[in-house]
Amino acid sequence: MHEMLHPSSLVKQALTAGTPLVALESTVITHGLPYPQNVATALAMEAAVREGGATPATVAVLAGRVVVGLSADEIEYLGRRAGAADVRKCSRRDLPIAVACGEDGATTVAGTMLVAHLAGIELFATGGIGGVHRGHPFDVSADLRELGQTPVTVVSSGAKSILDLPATREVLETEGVSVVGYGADELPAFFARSCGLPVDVRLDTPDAVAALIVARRRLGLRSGTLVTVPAPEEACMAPEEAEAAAAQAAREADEQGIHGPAATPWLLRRVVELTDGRSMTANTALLRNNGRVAAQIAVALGIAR
Ligand code: PSU
Ligand code: MN
Repeated sequence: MHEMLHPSSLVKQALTAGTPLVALESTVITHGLPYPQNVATALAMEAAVREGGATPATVAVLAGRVVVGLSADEIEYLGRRAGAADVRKCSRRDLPIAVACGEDGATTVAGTMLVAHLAGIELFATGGIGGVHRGHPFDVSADLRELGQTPVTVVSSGAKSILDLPATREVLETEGVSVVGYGADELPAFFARSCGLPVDVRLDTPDAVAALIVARRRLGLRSGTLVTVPAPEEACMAPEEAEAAAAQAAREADEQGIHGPAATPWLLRRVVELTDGRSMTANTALLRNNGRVAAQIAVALGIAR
């Protein structure tokens, strides 16, 4: 194990035994959802990973220690501090700061990918990745860069339409990230099952995704893979409602001068308000579903290796 990481005993066991693992992020807990739904969702996602046949490893920084595999108590501790200014949102650039300063930090997609790779975990499940912000072509999430340079497979429901999805799609191409539609021909847009943009390949089974990961490895590529899974049909929102809320939130953020790392948490909160919480129901359902799919891919990959 990498000297900077503090794995839980279950994670250590799984790594030693070579059984499937799925990393999970913690920014969705502290900056993505309110308490107590954030804690319930994080625990339900861990349960979904177990149902899929893998060990969950939720990642965060606690008092400067990079923990891989939070306990339920640690998830509760972070969850209660949702929105607290002293929990640092940790993307790549923030991780060394949180560690050096002994802070608590919640890892984003980029931060979690980085830690997962150091730990030797190939699969990572989340809800939505960061991307290019609407109207701000230089506010590009470090998630996209990380996908370009770290060989981890991220299972998500695409990106929220609070972002500029065509621009996000272009940056993924530039970064050399293969974008998979899991049982889908088009990129899902989080609550909505499609945004009209094509994926690079449609794959319908965990084995097919595992084969792609193995090919990427054998080619010696350093980039990651993005597997996009449409939200479960019964949980998704009408695309018009999701789009209207996203557009209004993005406009208001501009008016109020909210940008940088504060933009995504602000927009997520505003979309929940604008949809009377409907977006949260969809969010919870797709997070669990993505946890289960990532676990199934991890299991298939164990066999493919
Ligand atoms: N999108 C969501 N929910 C989230 C995030 C994005 O629908 O919780 C979080 C993820 O942790 C993601 C981060 O990595 O926001 C992106 O933030 P930024 O744009 O500052 O990179
Ligand atoms: Mn951003």
